[in-house]
Amino acid sequence: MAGQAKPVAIIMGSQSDWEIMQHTAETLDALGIAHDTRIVSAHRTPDRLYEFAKGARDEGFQVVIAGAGGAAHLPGMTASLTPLPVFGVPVETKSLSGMDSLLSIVQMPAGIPVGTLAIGKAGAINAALLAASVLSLHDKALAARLDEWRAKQTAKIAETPVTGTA
Ligand code: RP5
Repeated sequence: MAGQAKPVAIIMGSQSDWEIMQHTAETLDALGIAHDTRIVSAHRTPDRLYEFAKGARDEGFQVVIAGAGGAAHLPGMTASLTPLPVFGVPVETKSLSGMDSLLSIVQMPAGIPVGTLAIGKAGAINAALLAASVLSLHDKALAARLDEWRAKQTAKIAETPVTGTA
């Protein structure tokens, strides 16, 4: 049901993705954006994926952020089943360092887009910020919070480097 529903769905292929995807959730929290968090595997729970993606718009979600690793079909399959914007986060893998995840997510055939972020933590954080940018187009209060978030980030950057920091 649209209306008071949470605007962002964070989905991931496995519990093992949560270590990375929690950065998405934390960033959304910092911006005051309500979100739902679910494990939805394209390979192990295909029926759950179908049910979620087909119903996502009616649930009131406006953006879906999907994190997955390896043969990462979750973002693309989700995008094939919903007209909502889908942002894909390639989760780093042990065997191929996330290159497998990245290429699986980014190489979508023309017609079904997935906005693909960087591998790992940076991508997880940026997916939340990109969702915030989209939502702030129609939410002035959120736009102000996003401006503030970015201004704080800028203020934290020193003008000169310091020796001895990690
Ligand atoms: C993918 O397989 C998941 O997104 C995860 O990144 C990867 C490995 O899953 P686990 O074997 O750790 O559950 O579907």
